[in-house]
Amino acid sequence: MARSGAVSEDGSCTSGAPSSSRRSDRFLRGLETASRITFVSHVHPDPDSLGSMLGLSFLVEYCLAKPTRITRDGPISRAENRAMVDLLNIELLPVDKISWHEGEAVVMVDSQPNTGRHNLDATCPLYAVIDHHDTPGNVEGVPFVDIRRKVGSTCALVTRYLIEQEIPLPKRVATALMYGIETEVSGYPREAAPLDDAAMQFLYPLADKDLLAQIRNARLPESYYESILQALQNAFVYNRLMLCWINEMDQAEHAAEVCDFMMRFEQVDWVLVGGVCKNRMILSVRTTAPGAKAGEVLRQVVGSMGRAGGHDRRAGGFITLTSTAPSAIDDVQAEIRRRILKALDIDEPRGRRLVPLREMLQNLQT
Ligand SMILES: [Mn+2]
Repeated sequence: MARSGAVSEDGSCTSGAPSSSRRSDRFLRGLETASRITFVSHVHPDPDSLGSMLGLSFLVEYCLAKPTRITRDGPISRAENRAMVDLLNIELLPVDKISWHEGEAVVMVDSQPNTGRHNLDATCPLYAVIDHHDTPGNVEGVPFVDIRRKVGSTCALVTRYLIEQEIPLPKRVATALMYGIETEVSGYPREAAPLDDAAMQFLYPLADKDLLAQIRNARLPESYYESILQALQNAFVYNRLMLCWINEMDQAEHAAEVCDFMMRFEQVDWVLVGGVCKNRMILSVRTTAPGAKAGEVLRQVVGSMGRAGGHDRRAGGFITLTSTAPSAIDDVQAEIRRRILKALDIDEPRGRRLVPLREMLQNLQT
């Protein structure tokens, strides 16, 4: 199997194999001698990760008749993602409980090694990395690499493999892939490529539309509304940027959910949400600004305080808190504020509250 080559102009990585060979052929060929294939993804796997793992595991089982395992790194808490796992019966093994045996192969999807987005054993037998993130990882020595940064979803890459192999797709797999792509490309501005649209067109007739609707409209826990309320109470506008603070979150994924909600505010084109979850401040960024690089901005803001990564429009990360005392959290918030105002060149150190304090108090009914 050829070693991975350089990232090409269209953002894809090409390996040294002959160009007549399709990616899916090369991917499968390298797994022919594997005893078992395990799929891994990033922490708190999202629908794109879950759909990609399910799609590839079906590909491998169908074409090579090998046993496969699908894993999860950390809990899945977002209501829609939990509904996806439950309704599609996706069996997930906690990645920290897994041990590797002789001859096994690991396939990483929707993320790259050494980006700090994993709790994966560094000695695992990594065979392949299939991803679309901007966040650069270290793929040196990985036999099969398919990274296409212009594509909106990893599920679209996986769907392409399945189309190439002309495999009859079960409804469950098609539904998972469809939902994975949908969640990645439904924001505005869209982060999608023709490959995403072609994959959706292929999957739509095969997917279970009722199940998709049920997943999309998953019921939400009380903690979701508590996080929204806290964010509204602690939302500050600095020119075209809004910062929202959540003092305590039950679930790390509430930061992203709140960020999606706040980003619709017509007066801003950048939103950063920081929410404390256990000993971490979870960060989420969204932007609609033309030419913006959310992933790079958040990496710059977080610096050595934590880890971050993402795409042009959306990014996520965390800072490990040395103390969760209110004064320590204030300090971290102040540092984030200083850094993002600088990164976005906003000369307005004093923000205004989205909802004035007086109004908040007046509206409280006892
Ligand atoms: Mn993705």
